[in-house]
Amino acid sequence: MGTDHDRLDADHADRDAEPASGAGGGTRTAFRTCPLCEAGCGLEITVKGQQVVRIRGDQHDVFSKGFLCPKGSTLKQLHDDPDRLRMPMVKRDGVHVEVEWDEAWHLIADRLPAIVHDHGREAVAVYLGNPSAHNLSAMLYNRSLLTALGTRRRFSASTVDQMPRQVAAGYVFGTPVTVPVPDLDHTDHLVVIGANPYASNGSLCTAPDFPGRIEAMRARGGTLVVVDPRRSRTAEEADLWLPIRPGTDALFLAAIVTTLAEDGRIDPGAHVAAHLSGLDEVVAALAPFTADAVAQATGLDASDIRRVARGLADAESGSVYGRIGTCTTEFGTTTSWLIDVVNIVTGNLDRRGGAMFALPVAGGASTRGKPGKGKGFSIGRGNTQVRKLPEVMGEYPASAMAEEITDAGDDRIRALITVAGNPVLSTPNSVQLDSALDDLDFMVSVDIYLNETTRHADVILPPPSQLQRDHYDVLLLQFAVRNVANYSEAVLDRADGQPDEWEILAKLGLIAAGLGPDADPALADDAGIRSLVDHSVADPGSPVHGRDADEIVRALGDEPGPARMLDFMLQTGPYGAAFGARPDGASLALLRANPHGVDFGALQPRLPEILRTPSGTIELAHPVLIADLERLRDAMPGFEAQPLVLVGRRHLRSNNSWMHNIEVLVKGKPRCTLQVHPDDASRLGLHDGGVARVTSRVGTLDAAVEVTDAVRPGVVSLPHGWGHDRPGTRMRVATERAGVNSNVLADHEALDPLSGNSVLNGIPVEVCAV
Ligand SMILES: Nc1nc2c(c(=O)[nH]1)N[C@H]1C(S)=C(S)[C@@H](COP(=O)(O)OP(=O)(O)OC[C@H]3O[C@@H](n4cnc5c(=O)[nH]c(N)nc54)[C@H](O)[C@@H]3O)O[C@H]1N2
Ligand SMILES: Nc1nc2c(c(=O)[nH]1)N[C@H]1C(S)=C(S)[C@@H](COP(=O)(O)OP(=O)(O)OC[C@H]3O[C@@H](n4cnc5c(=O)[nH]c(N)nc54)[C@H](O)[C@@H]3O)O[C@H]1N2
Ligand code: SF4
Ligand SMILES: [Mo]
Repeated sequence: MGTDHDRLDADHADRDAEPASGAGGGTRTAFRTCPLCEAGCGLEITVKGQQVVRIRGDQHDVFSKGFLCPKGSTLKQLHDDPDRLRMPMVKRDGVHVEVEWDEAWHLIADRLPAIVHDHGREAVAVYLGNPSAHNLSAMLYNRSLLTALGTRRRFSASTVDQMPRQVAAGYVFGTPVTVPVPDLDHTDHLVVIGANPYASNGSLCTAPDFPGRIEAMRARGGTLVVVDPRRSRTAEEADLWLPIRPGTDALFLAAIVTTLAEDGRIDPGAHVAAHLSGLDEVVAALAPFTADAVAQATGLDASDIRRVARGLADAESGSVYGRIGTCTTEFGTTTSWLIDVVNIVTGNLDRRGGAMFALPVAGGASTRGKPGKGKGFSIGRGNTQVRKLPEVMGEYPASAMAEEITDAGDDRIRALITVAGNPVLSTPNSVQLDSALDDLDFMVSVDIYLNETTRHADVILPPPSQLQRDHYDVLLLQFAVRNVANYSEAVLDRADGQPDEWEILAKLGLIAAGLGPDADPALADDAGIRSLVDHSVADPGSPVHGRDADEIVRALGDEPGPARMLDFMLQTGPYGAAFGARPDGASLALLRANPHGVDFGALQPRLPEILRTPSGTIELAHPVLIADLERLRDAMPGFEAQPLVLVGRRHLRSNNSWMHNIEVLVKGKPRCTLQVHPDDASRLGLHDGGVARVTSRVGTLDAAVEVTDAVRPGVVSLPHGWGHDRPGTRMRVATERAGVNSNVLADHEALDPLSGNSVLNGIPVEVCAV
């Protein structure tokens, strides 16, 4: 594998590291990856004592090169926010009061193991929220918590987000993290479907300054096509914007394949064809979905669909990229699969400028096991009690959580642990979940705020702030558009007695397992490292196979925590130093010496090594996916007669449900508005600045109206993550600009059956003036 790594120059690294210790005037400069979204920008942080003076983009960051968005610099405000929890909170007589850590641990030790003892492990459930994906402690130690609990009742934000993308990748390529990303910096033609990187900064495509990379592509003559029912910021930049009818992207993509088949232009290229099975079957199965056949259902002109197909086929290189708008619909998995199919039939998979796979420096599931073959992917190890929904990737749909608490009789969830999640605002049928949480016998939240979800918790355990912890993007660098690695040390010290987040998670697990309030997470961590090393020296695929385990454990040192674990992952990864075997390879020491990150180069082809399917080929015609085409065909008449539907949207200055307490981000015009097309507004008697009542099958709310032609007729749009008006929270700024919670309208029964993912876009609604 060729990398740019050889170009790394130790002197240069040392020179750059200097300001970290050398700056005068009592100030120092620290470099840190921003953990707020998937872009992972490098920040340059000026600190005086324990005060942050300034945060700006790190010009020398190997990946972000100085870029940051308005959220990045608010890590200071987040750290200083008086509402951010510094001490555990315990609910007494319905009110949360601060307590010492010891008291919180004792209370948990009194309550949680007893529930497990009396009702079994399945009586305890866990919900893991989105910020865990941006958090080294949580990425590495949520597993200790889950293992110690031993419950199969695991829920997460994955099933209100990207689960369909992962399921499709699992079937086709063999692992659910084998997700191709657009080779943004080299592509000539980018088709963005249901994503708005100008607001979101990208997702399942780690690319700091995604907008700048799009602009660079256009500057070198490339083309941007955006498929979105809204004229988003990204759509405004596009050469072609197609305002598709929500939920119909699978039909659109199927018609692209069929158009190319009719043109005789199905051509995966020799490199991919050598490792591909099922292509003819897929093309034949998609034949009924012609551009003319799907035009009415998608709300697009057949000629525009053909134009996109031919544009992709004509381009030197091209890539189709889909995100939230393609995943959070009832055909999320099939849509994600068809994105892969289009990238394959246009010859763009695994080639420069096309859709490529990262080679992650640490923790990549696609770098483990025997290259080229594996046991493949399946779902359904267990199911929920009430709706019998199948397990997917070791978890159940988030939208089943409420009923598993209230309707599962003796098998009900009695205790819940949330980690970095706010499901009361972020998951469907919020009113139902909000009330179900009151039925729990016990709830613990690991969280930094007393908010809509954690107000239900008996105990809230706050981790240190984002600036008080080490960071490495273990998960998101698996989907990066360059192979980079960047480690950040904590910028500020932790307060006395404040445990790190990994200690909280590990200790919670040990206490649940009955080891008592004084259980020591460090012992568990030592045992964990030992078992990782023992496994690795016994694994023929590992770069340390056959080595002396004691020697490796010694080399890792005796400081417990994520840094040591990460060092092991870096050293045994594809670029790893392998404990001396490759002296200039990746290790924590290398990353510490390079605070702006290390660039291991542009994406390189990874077929067939990356595959983990049983056949060792790309299994394009997986029977589960082929079978779903019948459901897709049956849905067409429904789309043609689609009623008014609701979609979401994101704003650059917001972050799901939890950054609305930062004044500088929320000031200005209220953003939680219902966007309505002028035609619909006049038909419904709505006017700009007025109030509309929106009603769905499960809920109703009143929202401020914004009349705009940026949404297509028949579609209204409301952002999610608002509705900060619940009693018993402590978020003074957010409460003043509460907004409304769009997930009051999302239907918990509306799912993509292949992945269990919620339908959060294309929700049928009725709207009237108030
Ligand atoms: N209608 C609609 N609903 C949606 C979406 C949509 O597009 N439309 N998007 C969905 C998507 S993609 C996602 S990812 C989910 C997100 O939904 P969730 O993952 O449930 O929650 P968030 O809203 O991100 O809230 C994060 C919580 O973590 C806490 N927190 C922040 N940082 C940390 C930390 O470092 N440690 C700990 N322990 N806690 C922390 C915050 O205080 C907050 O309580 O929402 C989903 N919901
Ligand atoms: N500023 C900011 N950045 C964020 C977040 C945030 O809340 N705020 N959240 C982060 C998270 S957790 C995630 S998962 C990512 C998400 O990243 P993106 O996927 O880029 O998210 P959105 O900006 O919601 O863009 C989704 C787009 O899909 C469109 N859409 C809705 N329904 C359909 C449909 O049926 N078909 C098509 N083709 N389009 C449709 C919407 O109009 C919207 O423009 O963003 C991350 N980054
Ligand atoms: S784009 Fe994301 S990672 Fe970059 S500064 Fe903004 S919030 Fe942080
Ligand atoms: Mo997400």
